[in-house]
Amino acid sequence: MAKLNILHYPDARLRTVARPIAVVDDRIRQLAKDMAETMYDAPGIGLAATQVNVHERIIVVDVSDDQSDLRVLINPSVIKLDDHTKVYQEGCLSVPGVYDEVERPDRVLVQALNLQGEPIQFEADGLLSVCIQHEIDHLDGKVFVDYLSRLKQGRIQTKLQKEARQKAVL
Ligand code: QAP
Ligand code: CO
Repeated sequence: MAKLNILHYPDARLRTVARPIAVVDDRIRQLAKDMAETMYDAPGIGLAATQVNVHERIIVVDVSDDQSDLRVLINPSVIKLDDHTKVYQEGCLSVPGVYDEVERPDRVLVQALNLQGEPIQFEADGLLSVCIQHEIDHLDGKVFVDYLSRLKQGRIQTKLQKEARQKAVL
């Protein structure tokens, strides 16, 4: 078991587009374990491999209150099921202390591979849907801050760069 180091916005490595996983083997299963441990330790409800500087298409998500609903999704994708959208207050382990509203499709069909390398699909809405879409964005090099105004993006960059500097002198 290993806790992984999380990259913080505006780190350029968060812009890397992750490559698909060709074979789901023990290396991927160990990565999933370490990502879940890192997410639970934070604590958070979702983490993409991009955030721990591994540029392969795998995410972990658990939106339950009691860490009872871990989902590991490999090569995940979503298809929106209707035009209904929802606005959620999003946060991100790579953007600590920042929360803001993002609008996304509500009901989506999620397709992925599981830890056995088998195709799975399920419908998601509400927080689960938002969280999966947010994590897939990371695999494409996108951060939720990208949906906010340029003014807000600048303020967030300044705040996090200042915090990083403070940490460096401690
Ligand atoms: C993505 O984010 C998400 O700022 C997962 O100081 C979040 O787990 C999708 C966290 C909300 C939809 C809605 C954030 C922890 C955790 C922080 C997270 C922080 C500590 C964020
Ligand atoms: Co995030």
